[in-house]
Amino acid sequence: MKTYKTCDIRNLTVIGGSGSGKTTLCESMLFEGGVINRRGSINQENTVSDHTTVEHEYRNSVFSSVLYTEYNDRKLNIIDAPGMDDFVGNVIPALRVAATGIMVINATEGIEVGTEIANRQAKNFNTPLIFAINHLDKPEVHWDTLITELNSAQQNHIALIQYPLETGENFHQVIDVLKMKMYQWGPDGGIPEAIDIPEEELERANELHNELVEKAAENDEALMELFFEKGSLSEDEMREGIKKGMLSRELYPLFCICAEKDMGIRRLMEFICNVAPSPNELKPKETIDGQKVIVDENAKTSLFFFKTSVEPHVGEINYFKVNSGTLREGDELLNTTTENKEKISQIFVSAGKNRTRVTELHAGDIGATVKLKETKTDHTLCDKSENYKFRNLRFPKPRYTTALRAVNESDDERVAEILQRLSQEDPTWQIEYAKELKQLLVHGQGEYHINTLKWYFDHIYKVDITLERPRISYRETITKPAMASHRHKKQSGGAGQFGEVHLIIEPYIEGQAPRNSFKFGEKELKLNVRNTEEHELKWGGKLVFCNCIVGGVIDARFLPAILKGIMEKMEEGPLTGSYARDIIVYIYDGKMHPVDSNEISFKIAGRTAFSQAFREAAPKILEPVYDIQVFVPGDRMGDVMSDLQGRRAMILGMESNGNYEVIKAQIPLKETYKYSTALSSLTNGRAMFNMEFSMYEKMQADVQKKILEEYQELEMA
Ligand SMILES: Nc1nc2c(ncn2[C@@H]2O[C@H](COP(=O)(O)OP(=O)(O)O)[C@@H](O)[C@H]2O)c(=O)[nH]1
Ligand SMILES: [Mg+2]
Repeated sequence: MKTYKTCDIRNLTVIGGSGSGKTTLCESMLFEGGVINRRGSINQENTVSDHTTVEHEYRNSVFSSVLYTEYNDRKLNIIDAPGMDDFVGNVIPALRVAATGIMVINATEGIEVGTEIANRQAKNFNTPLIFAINHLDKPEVHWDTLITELNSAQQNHIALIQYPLETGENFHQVIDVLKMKMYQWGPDGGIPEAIDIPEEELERANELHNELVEKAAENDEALMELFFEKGSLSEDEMREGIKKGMLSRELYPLFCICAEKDMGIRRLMEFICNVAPSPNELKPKETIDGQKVIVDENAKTSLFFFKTSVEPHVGEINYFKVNSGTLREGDELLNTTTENKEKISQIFVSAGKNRTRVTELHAGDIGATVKLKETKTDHTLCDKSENYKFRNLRFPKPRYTTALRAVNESDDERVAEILQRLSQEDPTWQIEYAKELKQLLVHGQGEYHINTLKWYFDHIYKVDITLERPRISYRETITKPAMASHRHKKQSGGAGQFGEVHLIIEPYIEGQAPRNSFKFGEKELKLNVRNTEEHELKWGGKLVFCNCIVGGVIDARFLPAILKGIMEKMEEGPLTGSYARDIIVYIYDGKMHPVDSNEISFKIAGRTAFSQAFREAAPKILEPVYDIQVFVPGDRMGDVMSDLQGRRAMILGMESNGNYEVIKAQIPLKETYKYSTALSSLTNGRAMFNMEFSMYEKMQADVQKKILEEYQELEMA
């Protein structure tokens, strides 16, 4: 394979909704570039891109695939990104290395939630986009509506390069208003015939051509002047203008394709070769300390790693982009995260699972290597005389959690090791051992996402695991004051034990000062608060401990023991054994024994009195409540709303946003289990959501009753 210069490289990532045809498009591009000599199909499970068995089983891209093709003496590196929101962890690194995004639109669906997600991410990375309208052979295409919709989503910056003469079964001709030709395909697609635009289309084609010329000129003053002077622009001048518009995201060229029948693919690739920016035409990346790393093959070498995959028999494969310089086999580079050296002993270019060995790669190119010691996704390797450090990639917070357990305890260690590996492959899998819940938790982006993890255990590693419902970390607190006392006394045998504690507890409210008197029924108690300790609790909330002892009835040296006893109970609330929080304790009376009193006795007395008071202080379970945002296609709003209400969610607001609505609500964590799946089935996978911890809130009485019953059953068992 030949070595490509920076200016002959085009880095693309194919993005868009699930099922829009991204993987099929990639397959056609590889076929047209001669990298494969037969087009595989999703239905026959033989595409280059979706080559893992999990992808075959799910009929969907799970990982990003790194591919390349060669066309018109250019090398096109293509990353086929998964479309489902669950696999966003693979899209973000792809956008970090691509210069252009190809946004594939299913013409029968228009803008889907998946389109919207991809669009947002492309915006975050400032990625120029080309729109490829696919599925044009389907009968349900409404071209004009689609274009209006896209234009409104892209601030009227869509630049129509092509439009179809007919959609549906007869789709086989497009009018190209940049070339001012009509392309026409036979039933097998491939190489089109370029013919004159038919008479009856000329008016529309000319009008669109002029619009395109104007859009191209808008992005460059010199071009604008030229345009006013000549009233038109040459094809080269238009290319220049279009490229500038793409780079500033003020212009999104739009093409017509039918990926399934290989129509429109060659023209799209030709455009990419001629117009899409090469890696050195993007703004150079800046290191944390402001150093610009210029994409130049003669500069110092540096590599950015954007993907790690683990393949059976091969082990870890690390994919990188050459940020700068030229990488040669045998180069020894510095890992700027670990500060250790790595040797690049082999370089590959990859097309899915097919890898071709090469001896060097130039700035901007994308390749893979193996046998690295500790280089992972998001690391940079560079020439030993430099130390480029870049800001880390930012991944979305997890939205779905499940507990995971090895069926055989003896597999525990192996499970931990596998999880560690998998989370390197996809950084949106996060593993946590929750001490409080005594469960191993896996956080991810959705149930689908977590299921692929299970799939790995079942099929690749063959270790039995089960996924379980995660326990919920409740909190307990009290809602009214209560008093209690306890005398701990033991006088059998050797040394005796004696301690007596009288205390009052009341709910703590932020900023509240201790009180001097309490009334319980007829009885009024005056307190003399001598000192107050505020304890911030590790698990959130506070315990305020007030010493109100008068006349030395309890020695000051026993107070820490009383506090310790109370803390023990705070760690294991009397209702469900969850942590307690937000309580003020007043120790106001007690008794000592001249010989038998010791710390242990006061600890026990304090603990028991506290526990007793807690039960009488109208205790409540607090449950974690999350802020949730749900993005719903307008036509499913009602269903999603009533489902949310059934989950005890409190709706805070709604916002209309083009084709979909955004619902903002607060929802108890308990009710979000499997929410991603429910939402997906309510909307045919067209919705998405994100959620974030908000606060602990008192549980409704009826729900609390149920939880307590469940808990008691558990206790009995
Ligand atoms: N009719 C038709 N089907 C298509 C076209 N492109 C892709 N498909 C089919 O749509 C399904 C989803 O395609 P795929 O490439 O997996 O979509 P992805 O999820 O975006 O990667 C597959 O069954 C393809 O065969 C097209 O242009 N026309
Ligand atoms: Mg796919």
